[in-house]
Amino acid sequence: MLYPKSNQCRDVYSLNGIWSFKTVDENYCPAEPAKDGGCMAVPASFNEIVTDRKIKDHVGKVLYEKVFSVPVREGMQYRLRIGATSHKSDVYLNGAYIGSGVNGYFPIDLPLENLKEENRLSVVIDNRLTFKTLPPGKVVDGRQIYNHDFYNFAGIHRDVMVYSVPQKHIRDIQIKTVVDGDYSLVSVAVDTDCEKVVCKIKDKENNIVAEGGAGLIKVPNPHTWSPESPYLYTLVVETECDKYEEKFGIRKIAVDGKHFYLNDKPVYLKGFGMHEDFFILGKGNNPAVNVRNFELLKWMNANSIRTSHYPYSEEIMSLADEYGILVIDEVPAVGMHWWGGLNFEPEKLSDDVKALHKDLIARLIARDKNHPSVVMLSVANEAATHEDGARTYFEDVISFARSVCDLPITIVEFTKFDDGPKVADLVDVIAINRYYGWYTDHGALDLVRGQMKEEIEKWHTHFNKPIIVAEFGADTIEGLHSLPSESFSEEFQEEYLIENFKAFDESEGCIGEHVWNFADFKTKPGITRIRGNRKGVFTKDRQPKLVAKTIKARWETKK
Ligand code: GCB
Repeated sequence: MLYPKSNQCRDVYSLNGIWSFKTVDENYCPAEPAKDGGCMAVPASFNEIVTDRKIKDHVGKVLYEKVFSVPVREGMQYRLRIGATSHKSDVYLNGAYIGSGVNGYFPIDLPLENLKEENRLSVVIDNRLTFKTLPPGKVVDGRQIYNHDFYNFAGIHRDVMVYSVPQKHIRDIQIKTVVDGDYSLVSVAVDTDCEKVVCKIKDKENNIVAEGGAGLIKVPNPHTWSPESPYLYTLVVETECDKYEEKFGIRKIAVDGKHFYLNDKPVYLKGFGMHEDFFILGKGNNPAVNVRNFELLKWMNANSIRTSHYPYSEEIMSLADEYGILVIDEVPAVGMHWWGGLNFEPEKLSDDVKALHKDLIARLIARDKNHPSVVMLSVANEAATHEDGARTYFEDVISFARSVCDLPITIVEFTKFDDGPKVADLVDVIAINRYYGWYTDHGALDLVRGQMKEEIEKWHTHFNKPIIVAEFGADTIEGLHSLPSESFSEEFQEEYLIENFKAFDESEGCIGEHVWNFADFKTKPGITRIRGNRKGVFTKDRQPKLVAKTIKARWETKK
């Protein structure tokens, strides 16, 4: 599935802007135009835009509706692309059902047939999380319960476009690269019914450096892609009636028992777990916020992020390619823990969820396969991997992932080594989230280094795999200072992170550190959350806390 782009053969029309919006009941069907809808911005979550608490906290269905017209050209097919709606949605054109979105973090791409001069697009979104969704959740007495630590924002979260393609068109392109001495072999697979396929590869200056048909194309003296030099080529695919340009990078990834390698050199991963979250927008995609985030990542000397805890927008993935930020791409398998008793049992995380989990991995790889920035797949965050049932579940999920994806695979572990992890031998890189001195032995800075070091070394020695600490952090209220430091102060966050850094520097097999979190973010209300999770190194409006410069200096030289 290709991202919609306009050129001489294709048109793209944005439907972003103001839509009509209202909450609707269970059996609502948009046969007739909605009356009494209010205004709603797209893309955005509705939760932080409305002023009525009942709507903000609404559990169930909402309707988004927009009337649009596009010039309909002879010989063209028209399609609808919605980057993501949270969560499941049913889409209607002029009152007739045309398809559904299955999950809150994936594009919906549907044919638009019988377009009229004026058309009514209706999107009915269900924001409920259940034991059949990912993330999982349950609704109790009309209240949404979920075990993940970010707010259940809902709405049309990513860009909406109507686009046209020629009847016979390029449906998909897959690019793979191999570096071999002084040339690179670029393998191009084109999914199309067109007869004639011509491929050209352009360098950064727009010079054509190689040409061929679909198949293998040899690029002499390739520039490799890396965080230091995120060099992007452009593949131009032309057929008798269609054209599509896709950027790509030439890079090689490998993992052994001790290291993660990019272009044959070991790389230490420095960066953050993040969230798509901003004031008023909620999880709405926003180019200004996206660019600010990448500017800050580069300013910090970060080289990587994890898309905790769900796939980020396609626009963010393209920026990661441009800026040279390595991405651990995570599926929305989060909150698979703490449901009381066992989690991996039939009435909870059952075969239905497993089938969805596999489907979402396949969708993620299909969406992100051409991004050079994507270097690892994370199959879950903090699942109950100490349970026997998790072994059976993840054996199946991970072996499926390997059948659709040739990236190294990781799982992000909450399970302590001493509790007997049941899944970690199945992955290539083990990621652990640890909050010594915060959630355990709160405030004991003197214990952090030793406890962290011991845990990393246990995992590494036992499994003989590289370890990345994917989360460590302390809630910090900007402007709160104390000498000597006390928890929640800016000084404490700095001292806390420094103790963790010492442990990483002393632990063999530690291949990276992702601070939790890049910026403060909204969560469900809770007694440990004052206006959200405050572990950000940046405030929610993307200004640095005291610790930012310390980390920036560390990452400038840390290899
Ligand atoms: C975790 C979770 C993350 C939370 C974080 C915290 O382990 O993976 O989603 O936000 O801890 O701050 O508690």
